[in-house]
Amino acid sequence: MNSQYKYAKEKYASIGIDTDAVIKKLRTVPISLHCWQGDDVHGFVSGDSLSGGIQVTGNYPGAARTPAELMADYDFALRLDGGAHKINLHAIYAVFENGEHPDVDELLPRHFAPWVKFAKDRGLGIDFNPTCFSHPKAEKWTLCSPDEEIRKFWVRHCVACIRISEYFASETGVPCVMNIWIPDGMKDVPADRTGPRARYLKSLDEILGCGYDREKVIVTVESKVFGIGLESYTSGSAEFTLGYALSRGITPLMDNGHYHPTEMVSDKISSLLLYSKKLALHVTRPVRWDSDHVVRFDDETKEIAKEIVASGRMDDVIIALDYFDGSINRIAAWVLGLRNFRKALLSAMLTPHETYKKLQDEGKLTELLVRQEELKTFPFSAVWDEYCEECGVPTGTAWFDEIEKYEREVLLKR
Ligand code: RNT
Ligand code: ZN
Repeated sequence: MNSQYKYAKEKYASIGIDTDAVIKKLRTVPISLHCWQGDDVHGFVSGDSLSGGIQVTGNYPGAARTPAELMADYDFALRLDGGAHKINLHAIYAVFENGEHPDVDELLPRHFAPWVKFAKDRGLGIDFNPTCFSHPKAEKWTLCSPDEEIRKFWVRHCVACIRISEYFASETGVPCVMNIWIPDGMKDVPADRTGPRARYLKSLDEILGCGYDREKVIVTVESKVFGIGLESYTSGSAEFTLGYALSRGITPLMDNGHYHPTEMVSDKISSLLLYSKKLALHVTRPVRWDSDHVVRFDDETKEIAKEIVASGRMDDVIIALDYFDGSINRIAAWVLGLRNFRKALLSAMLTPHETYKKLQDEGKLTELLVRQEELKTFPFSAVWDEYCEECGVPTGTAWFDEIEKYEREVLLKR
């Protein structure tokens, strides 16, 4: 136990918080780490460049080029945050062997066998995503396509992904969260807003209708307000997605980069949890737009974590990270986001929510503000350091020293 922790423990105890219990719980909260930060959303299945209205900028050296490199880097990142994790894969991270090269509507569980080994060796669950972009058949529409052949192609792709998700769950013993996000939309004002949405709904019904084990696969749908080149309309808007998820008993996914700049996901969590058994999040950082910057320990990140914890429904909220920055060391980008969201959760768990709720209900709003402001200078870092020590991961910026060494010895040689 570090000496400062003793003081911190007493300080938090004075407001009714048991820091030992918090640390214990924090270690069990799974954060799903997205594999695509490691290679700028390239994947291994084709030479197609990134499409779908999303963009990675920067050409910092050392991006992973092969499954082996990505796995090594991923492993490195995962080891620098002590808590529970899952890995999060996209369909384009299939690993083909013996010269085979199926199209994405023919992907099979065995194409992900190396990932299953990776996950099982580390006791991790796996989350999954169909990749409805970066493909010649995704140049216009995917699940919303008016071209029946194209639409069916993407339905087959998503069904193939459900089978792969079932395989992940069976192999790891951990349910697989399979998230559907499509970039379908319009650059300019649509003549027909309904048609694409009706086709999206039909496609989703066909996908879910494939018959799958809902205990093993948790299907989520992610909404989005716009994309690059898709500024005027997206089929999978917030209303479409929420309506679909709630009416079909699947899980809505909110990515905090996918709303108008002044709309806050932190304010949406409490509403959705009243209607949905589960809620999934992509935690990211939008700078002016859906720019997918590395998650910082900033106000909105803290507020999102606060809402998760204060809801008392932490186990119903599925937490994944989703950003991609190619302008800085990619492993550091992973670790920063992971540790920052973990810190945000810690900060939320070190808050006396019940006391605050009572003050709000009693109308003691001056006292609430005073207490909230005082809490900001509590010895948070001592509890964070204790968490790191108990997990056996570096405190402070010592984790970055390890990454710099890895950069010199491995990344710069690529
Ligand atoms: C895109 C969505 C989506 C992707 C990943 C790669 O705007 O956020 O979740 O980032 O599937
Ligand atoms: Zn996302």
